[in-house]
Amino acid sequence: MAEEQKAWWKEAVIYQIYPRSFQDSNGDGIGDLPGITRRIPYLKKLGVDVIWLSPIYQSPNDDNGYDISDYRAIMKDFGTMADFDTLLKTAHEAGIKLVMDLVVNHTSDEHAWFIESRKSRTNPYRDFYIWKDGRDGKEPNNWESYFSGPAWQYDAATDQYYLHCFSKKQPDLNWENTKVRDAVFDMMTWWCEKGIDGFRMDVISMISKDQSFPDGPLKADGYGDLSPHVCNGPRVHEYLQEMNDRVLSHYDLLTVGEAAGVTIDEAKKYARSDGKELGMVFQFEHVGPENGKGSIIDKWTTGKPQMPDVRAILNKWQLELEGKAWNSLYLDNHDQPRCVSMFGNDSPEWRVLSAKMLATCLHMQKGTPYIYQGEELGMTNTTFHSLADCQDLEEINAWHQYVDEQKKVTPETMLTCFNTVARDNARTPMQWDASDNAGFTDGTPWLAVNPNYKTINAEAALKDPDSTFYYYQKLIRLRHAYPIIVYGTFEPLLEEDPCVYAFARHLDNETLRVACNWTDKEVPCTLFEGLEGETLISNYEQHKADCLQPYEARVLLTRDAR
Ligand code: TEU
Ligand code: CA
Repeated sequence: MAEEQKAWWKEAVIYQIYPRSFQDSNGDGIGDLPGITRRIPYLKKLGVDVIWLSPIYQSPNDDNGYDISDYRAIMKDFGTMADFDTLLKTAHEAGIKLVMDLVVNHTSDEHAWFIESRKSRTNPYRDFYIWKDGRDGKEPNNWESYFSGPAWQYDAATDQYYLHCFSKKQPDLNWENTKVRDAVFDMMTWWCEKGIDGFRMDVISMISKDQSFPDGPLKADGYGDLSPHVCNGPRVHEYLQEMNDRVLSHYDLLTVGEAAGVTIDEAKKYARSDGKELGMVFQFEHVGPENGKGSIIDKWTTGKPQMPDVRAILNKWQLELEGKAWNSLYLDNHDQPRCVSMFGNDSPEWRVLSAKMLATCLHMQKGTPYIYQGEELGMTNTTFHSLADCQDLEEINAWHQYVDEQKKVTPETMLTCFNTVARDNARTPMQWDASDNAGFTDGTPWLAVNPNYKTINAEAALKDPDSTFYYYQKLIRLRHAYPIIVYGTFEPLLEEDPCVYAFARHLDNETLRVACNWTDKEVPCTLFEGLEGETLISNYEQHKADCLQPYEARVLLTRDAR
């Protein structure tokens, strides 16, 4: 096997912060940058190498910052540019790198570029966005936005429609226009010159659209699916190679593309090992609704992924990217339900054990692991009692379309879907301690704190040597100490076992064997029988030779005699 190219971002563990929900410092109930700075010692103790901040730029918060109105200003809710400079300095002094969230598939409709663009068809900024004439008095095609409803918004001032793959306040930038690329690359350079350490690139797989804008395949709700015509488009790799050439290659950056719709073959291009595009991508197969079984409509499902399906997908990505592209590893982020609720078991009896098992299963694989804020505490989904408990426009729009307008889903069923997969499950405030509002704010939180904060919080975890916090801390330390965890090749094991997800890693004369019982039952497993080695980590003190205990995870390192 060709010697794997080493890189700091391949050996790192990344911690994602959703600033709105991490730590409030001024009592307005909204997380902010000084709050993050205050918590750097906590992140240092956990041992993470990098923090990725969800967007902190000026924004009207239609999509909680993923709708940017000024790329070179800090959102007023979060503080000032001086607060950012302090955070960056504090993080770097603690040995933690900082990665920004780059949202350049679209801007806010309150961005100066769009305000100009919509003024007239001849405005110099007109072609910064995608404007089309209507068709028979309606939208230019049948595309539905990812946030329900038509993906085209009519603008009477110039009697045309503009494209928005997401909310109508998130008009898509026209990457065909070299002036757009110049402006984006200039802004990226500006941030790199401030000393940031990389970018997570929002829906970067969508920046090149099929320029014929054809109707998409019809979906159950009667609209057309835009994904085949906006994901992995004809010039996306050209644009990213230009971005790499003009910006990324001039700095030592972590770059990860959030690549909705990415396939293995596309990932080999986005994350190509010659480094001419991005370092890695986030794929969505293991978290997609199809994997949640029982998709009622679109992403809305009451089903949960089954381990054999998750294993098949993750193993495929492990094996097919080997030597070709670098993987990212995640189960949680600000768009996904909490992994211990979705993939594990969030009952009081099994929550900690299953959270540790999932973490082991993920962190022992090949690729850069991402920890989402609160995942290290085993934070769970919350409970929505009505639409009024929800804040996310993806949920609110879906409710209005599928429950109110199209009456395709009952309120009860949609509420169950929300309690299974809604993004707000990941956005409830970080649970710091058992004081009011979990120590997140001494004001009124913008989104209700999960009521289980009294028992699930950082202060309690730090006092408990057996907590998920210290388990994640150990996983991170192991990754820093054992090159086999970072660079070892991946070998699936027990691929037909209905309960145990097992695999091996190989590097030189070392073998790491990993076995994870994804069930609440004791199950037969003889993987470790007769082996002499070192158990690097497990969520059980005692082990049985011929079985795995409920939610047991175990990692055994053996060395062949030289
Ligand atoms: O997410 C893009 C995306 O694919 C998500 O909309 C995801 O598919 C969906 O939410 C799953 O439920 C990125 C950001 O991560 C997300 O927070 C933004 O809302 C979106 O882009 C638009 O910027
Ligand atoms: Ca605040």
